[in-house]
Amino acid sequence: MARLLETYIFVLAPTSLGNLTDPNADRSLKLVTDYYGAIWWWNVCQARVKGTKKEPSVLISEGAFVLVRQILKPFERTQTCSCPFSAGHLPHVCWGKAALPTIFSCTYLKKAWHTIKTMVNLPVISPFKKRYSWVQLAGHTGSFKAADSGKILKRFSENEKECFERLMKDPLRSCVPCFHGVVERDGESYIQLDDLLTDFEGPCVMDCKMGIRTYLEEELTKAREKPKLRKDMYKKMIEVDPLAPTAEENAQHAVTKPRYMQWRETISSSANLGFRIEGIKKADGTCNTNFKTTKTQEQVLQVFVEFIEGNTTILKKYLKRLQEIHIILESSDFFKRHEVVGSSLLFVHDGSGNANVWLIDFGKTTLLPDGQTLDHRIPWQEGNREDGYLLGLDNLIRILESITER
Ligand code: I3P
Repeated sequence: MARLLETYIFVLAPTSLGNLTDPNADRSLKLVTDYYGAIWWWNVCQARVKGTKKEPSVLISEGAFVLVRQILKPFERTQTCSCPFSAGHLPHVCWGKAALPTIFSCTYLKKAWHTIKTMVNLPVISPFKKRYSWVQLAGHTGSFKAADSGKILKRFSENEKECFERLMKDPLRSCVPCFHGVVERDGESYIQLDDLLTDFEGPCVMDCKMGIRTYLEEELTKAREKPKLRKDMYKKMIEVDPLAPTAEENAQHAVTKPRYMQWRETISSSANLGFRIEGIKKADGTCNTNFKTTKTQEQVLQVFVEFIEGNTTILKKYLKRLQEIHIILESSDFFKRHEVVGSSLLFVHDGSGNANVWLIDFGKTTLLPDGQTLDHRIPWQEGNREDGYLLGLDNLIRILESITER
């Protein structure tokens, strides 16, 4: 725990607070965040020096909660929010528990919030965020909605719905969240899925995006026929590596999506290991999605070691489940007949030693033409639609095995 606090104070806090605001955002917001950020940080340090009996995570969450309220106070009723909780695009900031997630989606504060959520103890702020913060580890914001107990709602995608319908009749059924049909809420359609966190007490969650390729061949063809330039992706690219864009891309201040996705694969472990870590949510609700350049086997291994916090029971359960998934995949007709792109393995464990892994996210998983099957291991060449899924799973298993041998 002490080490965790050190990490927050000396690593996360300075970097996070330093970047708390969008450089283009209002200067006053920056001053407010810097000021309260400094107070919060000071309070956490002071409490620690005085030997408080409170858990570091509680201190951090209390401090962060005060910070959050203070930052947003001057902006009450002045922000535009585009989240699914708001009716239309009415300017507002809500403090009600159910509406709190709206704050995270306020366009004006998006960047600031993205950073803040890495250190805010979400359970204190919103029960919804506590249970479902994992869904935002990798997915698109605003894709999920609270549902009846034991279920979650995911924004409708015809392709994903069809995948789930086929999965429910496949041996892989035991490795994915159970699908409960399509429901309507506030004029929008959602697919209803089992909440994978139900059986966990204070779950730790990791999302690993599988495969050597994270874009569909179809996207490549479309981009070639009609190149669509993405300024947002250029911005994300230079944030990680200012030298990555070509001279032409620098002149356009934009890149195409396949170009960005391919670059993402090579800077992370997707291209070399066939999977990459997208995000981690710890038991205290803190999220980390800063794994874009986690590339080598050793770096990935280190993240796993920290994720399981040395708990060999959990590690063994994860390994056993991955081996089981491997066997089921080999026997699955669904798997043979689909190009599985952008799908993740979701690792979940808790302090009681409960641990499990599921396959999630089938929005880009595509049925192959009749008669065509995939090997999921042989290298991708445009046209063969190979995704490298099994290559990634082999590597994941190997990495976890090597931790047990340490
Ligand atoms: C995003 C990530 C997503 C992708 C999204 C990218 O990049 O690759 O998988 O969505 O494309 O921006 P990053 O992780 O670096 O933020 P899809 O898988 O659904 O294509 P998008 O911006 O077009 O949604």
